[in-house]
Amino acid sequence: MTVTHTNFQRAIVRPPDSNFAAGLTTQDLGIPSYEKALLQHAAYCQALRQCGLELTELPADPDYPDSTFVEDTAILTPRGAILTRPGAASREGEVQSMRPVLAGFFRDIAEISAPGTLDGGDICEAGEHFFIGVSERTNEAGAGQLAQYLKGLGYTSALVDIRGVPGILHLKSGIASLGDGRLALIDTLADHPAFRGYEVIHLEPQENYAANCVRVNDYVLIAAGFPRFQQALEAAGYQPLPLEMSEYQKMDGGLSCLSLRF
Ligand code: CIR
Repeated sequence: MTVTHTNFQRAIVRPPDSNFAAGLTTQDLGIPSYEKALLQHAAYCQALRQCGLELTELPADPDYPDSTFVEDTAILTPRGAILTRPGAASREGEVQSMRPVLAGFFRDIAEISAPGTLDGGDICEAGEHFFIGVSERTNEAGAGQLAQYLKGLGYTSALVDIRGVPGILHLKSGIASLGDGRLALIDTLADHPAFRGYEVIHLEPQENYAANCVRVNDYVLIAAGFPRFQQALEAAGYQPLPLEMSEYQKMDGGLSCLSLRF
């Protein structure tokens, strides 16, 4: 089976804990409200159900304030799963509790090992091809290990070095694969050779945060409040599902980070 963005059946999610505001951030958007974050998370889960997904809802984990960003802990494909080795020291331990959860769904689970580091937010799957971001979190060793692993599964990949790209933490802060050979892309990534040959929906610079959208089956989850991008998606024939993300944006998080979809 190929990954087409239209045959997802499940997602793993974890709500934020009350210490959510103690997580890492480079933003200067204020302290997130835990109560609001919980409400936004509940709406996010409801949207995934609307897309037809069955959810595995993990308990909040007080030991890891960033653990609601489950996407960073694993790369899931129809042919296999690989646990990451998150690049931020405070997040390394998040992977351990994900291992038994994935074991319920995947037979063979590989893992990124030292000195490699890799965050799931740097990995963008586009059908049979994967873009692997090299960032402050994902180093070349980690990217190389993933590329080898994917090759063994029959996928291709390309590295995209985002270390010089301002304003994005992860590759997927600036790109999303919409399926059908189409990408949503911020302008600062648009000229990268890895994206040649794709049809691109461009983000207006003031709407760059919305690039982190998620195609799930018949819908595209998008952050609410970015009308130009929403219109562009509608014009291209997609059904956007806008979701309030303000509290996660304060912590450098986007829509894709809040779930592992497979
Ligand atoms: C972090 O800095 O690790 C979290 N506060 C945000 C992680 C966002 N994850 C993602 O984009 N995949």
